[in-house]
Amino acid sequence: MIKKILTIAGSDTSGGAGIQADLKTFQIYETYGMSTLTVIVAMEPETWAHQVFPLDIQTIEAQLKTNLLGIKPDALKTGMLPTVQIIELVGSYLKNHGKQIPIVIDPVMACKGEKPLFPENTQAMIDYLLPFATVVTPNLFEAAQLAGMPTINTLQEAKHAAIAIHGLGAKYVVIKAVPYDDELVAELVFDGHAFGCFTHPLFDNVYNHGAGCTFSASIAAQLGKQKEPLQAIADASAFVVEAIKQSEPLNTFAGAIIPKK
Ligand code: PXL
Repeated sequence: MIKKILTIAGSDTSGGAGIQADLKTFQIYETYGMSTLTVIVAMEPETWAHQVFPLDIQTIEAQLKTNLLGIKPDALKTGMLPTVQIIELVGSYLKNHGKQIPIVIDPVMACKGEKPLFPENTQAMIDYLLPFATVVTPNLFEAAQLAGMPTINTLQEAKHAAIAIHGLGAKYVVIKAVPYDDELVAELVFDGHAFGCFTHPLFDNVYNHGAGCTFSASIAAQLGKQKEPLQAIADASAFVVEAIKQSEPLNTFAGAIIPKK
């Protein structure tokens, strides 16, 4: 039977990130995608300023029931969860109905180029989501926030953050795009015992909108297909690097990655 993968995340109206990226990725990995929508993000056409419209809690809970009680997914991921109340609700469903399946937590804190959406959400993610994470996939900013560090600028600092975040309950911590050397960045993985680095060149002048969502969706799809976490993380890293190489502009403000298998 085809594996069923759930995303609990927001709609990126522009199509590059959020559930749009997740569902496209699930399809590419030949899995069956489902969604619980938490928020709609729209962009002002003249400025591309992001407008964030959380859905009401009953609407979100009804979808969680459909997906987690009505159909049991083989794996799930979370993306943008815009309020403490929504994080708490999703956490309670992960606790009660997510125990048997791999859970990927993408701790989305901001849209690219925007300031952190809601700082109070960090503690809620720590309290209600990280204890249930099979894999957590912060970028440098999110990792620093979760680890309680001002910033992360080096591989060594990222390792400290990974240890701290592992201590919050996530089985595998993957910090994305950590500076590695003069030419390379790395996805830094920590499983509580050892560190691993999946390195690749840093792409400066290309669009990478959607890279984070696609990365965590790729891991969720593969874990749903019973891939080993380290192999899934390595494949997801290469998959996103390829998608960034294929990225295309959408308008004068934004461009999106184009994932393919
Ligand atoms: O890339 C982070 C992200 C996640 N989820 C949604 C978004 C964005 C960025 O725009 O809109 C819904």
